[in-house]
Amino acid sequence: MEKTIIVSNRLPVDLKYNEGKLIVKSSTGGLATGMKSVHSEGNGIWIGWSGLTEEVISPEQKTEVNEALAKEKCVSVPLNQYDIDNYYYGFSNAALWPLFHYFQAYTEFELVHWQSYVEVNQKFADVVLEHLNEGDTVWIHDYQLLLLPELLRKKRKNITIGFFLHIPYPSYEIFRTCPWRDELLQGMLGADLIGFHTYDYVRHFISSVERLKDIEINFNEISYGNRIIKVDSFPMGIDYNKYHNAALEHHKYPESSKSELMKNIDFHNKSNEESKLILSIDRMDYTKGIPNRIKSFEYFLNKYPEYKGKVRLVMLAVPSRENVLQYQLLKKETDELVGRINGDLSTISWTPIWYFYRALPFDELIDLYVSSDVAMVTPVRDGMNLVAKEYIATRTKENGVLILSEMAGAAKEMHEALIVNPNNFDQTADCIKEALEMSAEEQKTRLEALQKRISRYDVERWAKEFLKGLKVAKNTVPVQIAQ
Ligand code: GDG
Repeated sequence: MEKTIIVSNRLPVDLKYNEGKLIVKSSTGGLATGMKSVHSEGNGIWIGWSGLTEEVISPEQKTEVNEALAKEKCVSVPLNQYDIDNYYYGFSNAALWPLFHYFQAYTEFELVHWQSYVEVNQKFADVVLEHLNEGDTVWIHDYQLLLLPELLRKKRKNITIGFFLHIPYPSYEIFRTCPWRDELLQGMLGADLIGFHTYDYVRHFISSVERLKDIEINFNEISYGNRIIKVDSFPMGIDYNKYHNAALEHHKYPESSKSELMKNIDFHNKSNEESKLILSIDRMDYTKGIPNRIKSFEYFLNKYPEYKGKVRLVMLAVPSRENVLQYQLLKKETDELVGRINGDLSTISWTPIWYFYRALPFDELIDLYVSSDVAMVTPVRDGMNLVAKEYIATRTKENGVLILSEMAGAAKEMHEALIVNPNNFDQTADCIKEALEMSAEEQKTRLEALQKRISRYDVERWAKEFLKGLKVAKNTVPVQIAQ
């Protein structure tokens, strides 16, 4: 029986040893949710790294881990600490991540990182090949595995391979700076369908292929050898009902649903019932524009001082890649900015920025979404950004305004948000004011349009459309030119 194999850097399960006992937790992340129906179908499997390096588990534990994973229809790719340091933190996160997000100055091109990236992509290929049969479909995810499509294609001609990139694809002028640009493109071209979040990324990819390879391209079809490779945009959605229903539940039981965190913020604000909340949620990553957001909030308070004491920015920054220098520097910059602004502007009854550096459980996240009047999603560069869509899904009371960066892939689908250039503090300050003063009627009109679109193109639909596109791509045969 033909099956679909999903491949990503991390498996959709979290494994941990706690006092010698193995704890297995399924991931509730967007990708895991979107792929649920694909993964559970027939004898489909998911291949990826378990999160435990070879060094930290004994041979007996390894058997236990593999058995636990098998129950979840998962297969692990064994990676050691060297792989994680060089393939993951090295080439993936210190070269590809900054490069593809236009942070050229942060990009490190190290030969040992690249060599490890090649080796680890081969490790993934070896595990996939062990499980792959003629007629199977493989769906590969993201920038850590750009070489995998070609590694599989070389060994098995008749399988169907889809590749989806979750981060932006940069313009050719940026991409060309990578010393291994040809190898990366070659790797991706092993797929039958290459998917991106937006049409701009598609265009950039096609332009790289055109300039670096002597290949015929017809609109979004690349003729390569005896194959046709399709390139298309598939904007990723969210599990809309999960967020919407959680917000409805929250409103049903407002007191018991209130998190300690929100209770605390409210307590400190009891003197001013009219005060509004602006929400900011992201991983602590330099692509997310956190310092810019803080600075534009300060700029807003200085440009419109009548808002001092009447609005607070609640900022959740989730720890991420903490052992990478650029992330440590960003944390330091953020801590200092928040400290300085709060020091400068706070009064006995008002603290302008409420900053939390931690991850929150889902219910508390919903509490934050539901309690906010405005959400500021202003990355300096972002493949899509799901937080923007989740905020919209939780607005069950027809109010709330989204301020969204034009640099996020999501801006291409969410025109009814207030769209800003995150580097333009003056424009952003005006948008904050506009959001805070927007009439109830206008909020409702904008939200309705956004909710209609986001609920229709949810994450399950995204996965279905991609697989449908993959089938069509595989069945497209090159037209033979008559001699
Ligand atoms: C990459 C691309 C693209 C956040 N804090 C907590 C928490 N979250 C959840 C959010 C959301 C997810 O994490 C973040 O997704 P984003 O899309 O915003 O950003 P990345 O992690 O950078 O994702 C991005 C995405 O891939 C998909 O293709 O959109 O552009 O960079 O779902 O809700 N969840 C919980 N606690 C938190 O504290 N439980």
